[in-house]
Amino acid sequence: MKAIVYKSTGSWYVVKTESGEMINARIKGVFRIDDITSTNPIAVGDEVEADMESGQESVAMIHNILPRRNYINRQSPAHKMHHHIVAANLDQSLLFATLKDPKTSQGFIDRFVVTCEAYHVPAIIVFNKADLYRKKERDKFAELKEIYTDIGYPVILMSLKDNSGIPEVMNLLKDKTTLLSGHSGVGKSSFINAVFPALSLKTQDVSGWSGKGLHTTTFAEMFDWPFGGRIIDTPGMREFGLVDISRQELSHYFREMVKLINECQFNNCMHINEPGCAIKKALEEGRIHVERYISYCTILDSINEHSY
Ligand SMILES: Nc1nc2c(ncn2[C@@H]2O[C@H](COP(=O)(O)OP(=O)(O)OP(=O)(O)O)[C@@H](O)[C@H]2O)c(=O)[nH]1
Ligand SMILES: [Mg+2]
Ligand SMILES: [Zn+2]
Repeated sequence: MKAIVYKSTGSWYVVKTESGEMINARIKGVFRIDDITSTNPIAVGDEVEADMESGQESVAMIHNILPRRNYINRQSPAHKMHHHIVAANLDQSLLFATLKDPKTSQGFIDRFVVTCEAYHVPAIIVFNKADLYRKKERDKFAELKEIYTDIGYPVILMSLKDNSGIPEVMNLLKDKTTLLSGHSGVGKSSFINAVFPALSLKTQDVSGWSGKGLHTTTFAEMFDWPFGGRIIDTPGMREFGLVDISRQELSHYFREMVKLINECQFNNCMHINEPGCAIKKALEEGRIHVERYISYCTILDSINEHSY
């Protein structure tokens, strides 16, 4: 029978069968997919073939995985050489950022959008906890909103506490399969609860806590929205480790840069200090935002370090 993976703990799975039944499942043997050495061969969103295990009531054995439309891959925090497939067969990827309790850096946001570009998954950015923003954070939000909407990413301000912005976010999620990521404590599970209270997912207060190391959600899990579409809740992450992106191709994943790279004098231009660089020219003329360029340089440096 065919089924879709709704939860993966790495050692067991929950799949939904075509008849809509949720059952526990395991895998047999070693799966190698697309030549990727992954710490989790099967991810949430995967379409699989499974059989009911003989002698076992309501446990299925997964024996095949169907080709993926796409997936999001991340560097395993523990082993830089290991990849971790976060989810597969996505329509879009949604980042929850916050400017207070906890604070999401622009570098983190840029690593997120670079990853989405590299995997051809449309990205959306939501700033949550607007109720906590004072002038400083509101100004920062206005600046970030301009940067990211200018290059074509939807940006929405939301507060689950004040109940604001939720319909705008839901408009973008209806009938789509969406991966939801962000630091721990930004309100991912709270959002799903706010829209679909019957799920009552576990959430946890972050006040008085630095936020680091606190992970309320421990495994990625997908849920069906009652009005169509699906959302994948994920454990919060500290860093967005990039995988499989070379220094040379990094600028292809910066939307405002990729459209200019053919105008650089050298076709192997890294846009650092080469003569006749169209990116540097655009930067000087204010057509590329300086913070985005700084993220580009920072990510470029990090690729250098990790490739050895
Ligand atoms: N002030 C304020 N607090 C919020 C808002 N949204 C969520 N929170 C609180 O933030 C805390 C963390 O929320 P969670 O939903 O557990 O965060 P999470 O992103 O799922 O965290 P992990 O599962 O650890 O990745 C909870 O105490 C929520 O009540 C908001 O809009 N404003
Ligand atoms: Mg959570
Ligand atoms: Zn250049």
